[in-house]
Amino acid sequence: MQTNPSAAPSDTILVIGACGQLGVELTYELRRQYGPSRVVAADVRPPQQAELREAGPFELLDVLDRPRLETIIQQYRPRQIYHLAALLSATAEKNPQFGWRLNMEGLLNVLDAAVAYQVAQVYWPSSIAVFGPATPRHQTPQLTVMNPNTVYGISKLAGEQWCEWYHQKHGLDVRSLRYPGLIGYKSLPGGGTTDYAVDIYHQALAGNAYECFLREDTYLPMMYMPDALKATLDLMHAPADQITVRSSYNVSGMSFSPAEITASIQRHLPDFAVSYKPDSRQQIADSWPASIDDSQARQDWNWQPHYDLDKMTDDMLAHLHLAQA
Ligand code: AKB
Repeated sequence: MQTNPSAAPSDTILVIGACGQLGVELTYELRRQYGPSRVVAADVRPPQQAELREAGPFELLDVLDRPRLETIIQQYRPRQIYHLAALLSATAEKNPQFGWRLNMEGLLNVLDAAVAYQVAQVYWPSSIAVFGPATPRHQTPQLTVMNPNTVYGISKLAGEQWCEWYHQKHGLDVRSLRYPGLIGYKSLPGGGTTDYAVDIYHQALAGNAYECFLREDTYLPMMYMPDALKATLDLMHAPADQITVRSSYNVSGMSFSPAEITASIQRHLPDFAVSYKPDSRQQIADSWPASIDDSQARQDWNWQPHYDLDKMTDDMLAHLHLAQA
């Protein structure tokens, strides 16, 4: 790899996977905080949101294309990289080879290039999918049995260990969170097991009945997008000596079942009807925690979520309703 060590990192931030569910919202938030021209959005496909491509720089990038990644890093000399591109749990089960390749090789490309080009900080998301059927299901601790049985979970667990290795061997300031299911109104998820919790709001507001692919009593950890953005940026802004976990932090927002989110929506839309037809995603959900102990994140960098289920429902429905009007 050709590097130019004399070129100091600029104040630019590179977001890889900027068109995904989290990428869209994180790019908006980073541009709001740092100024649009300083945040380079990159993705393998062009953005659907005009705002993403028009408000600031956008680059087409397949993170598996190492020379292209290096060209972009040489061009912008980013100070931070947020590497979000991945295949999620349900999609990776259908395409295991590619899921492993994208999730692993993509991460290694970014970590390696970050060391070579002296990128000051890297952010990479892990997931509750690192846990497995033998993990304690309730209030799952930071450090515990981890035996993921999905391709996605296996790749996230391996990725966590790579992050720790790059920190220890190369001093790379790489930080990570184990996200639960993320719920937001500005972008849609794709290919995850927790996606129902976004879709259900869209169907409810459209006046449709909803057929849920998980059983009504399936509890999973979830988080509203404003909390996810806050957790991510709080972690990235924390002084390095407060970061005691270099694999990935447990973070928790709320836990609920499909029956509970239905009841929360029915407070606003009493006629909303939901039926249940569990598919292969049920097995994935059954192997994941029902709730998460995030005391390490609370202790190290003062993590605290703001949204519970009803507060999130009120906000989601209000915003989606406005978007419809
Ligand atoms: C998925 O369902 O695959 C993701 C996750 C929990 O990481 N939302």
